[in-house]
Amino acid sequence: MLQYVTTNPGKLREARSYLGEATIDDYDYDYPEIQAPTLEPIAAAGARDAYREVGEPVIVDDAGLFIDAFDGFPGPYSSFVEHTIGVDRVWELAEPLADRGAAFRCVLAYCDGEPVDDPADDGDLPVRCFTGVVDGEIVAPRGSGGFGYDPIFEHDGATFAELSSEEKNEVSHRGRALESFAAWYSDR
Ligand code: ITT
Ligand code: NA
Repeated sequence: MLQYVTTNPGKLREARSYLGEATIDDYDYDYPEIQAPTLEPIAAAGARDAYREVGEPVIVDDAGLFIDAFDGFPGPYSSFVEHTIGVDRVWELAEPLADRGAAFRCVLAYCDGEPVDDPADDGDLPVRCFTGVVDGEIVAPRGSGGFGYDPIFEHDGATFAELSSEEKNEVSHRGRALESFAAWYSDR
């Protein structure tokens, strides 16, 4: 069974809803996060660390909210910002902006310890990354579903907090990353 390594129950709920209960297990481990301006190296380093900890195939899910007018901030710092100033104050910072465009990004990093045939391989544990992106707008908080920044992220007229997990997965960054992971995983 695949171990979905996260401390975030919202991520796990969406992954289970997409991949099915039988595909993934919950592995609650807070892998150390490196700092980087993009999500891919953070997820990849996390997947290597998680694989060393778990010893079974793992998926690590690194995600963030990238606000256009803030040059992508909070981006890789989304967790820190949520736990310091909080989602309502991110809305207050965005409210005066003329352009409130933003994107959610999600990178799923998979590691099973198997070597891959890659001449550029540096000898470290190989990791495969699957990315999903969705565009939207920062709005005043609405809705009580989802988690994290969902109440202030609107896409196609609804905030992600107004959608069920299934509805969110159909359009979300995580749903798209899960889709490309599932396609690769099923015919690998
Ligand atoms: P991990 O244990 O998986 O690392 P985490 O919550 O710390 O859990 P991240 O490091 O990826 O996750 O931080 C991402 C931040 O963005 C965090 O504040 C989440 O609440 C938020 N976030 C991630 N995906 C989201 C989504 O689909 N909708 C709303 N907020 C999201
Ligand atoms: Na984290």
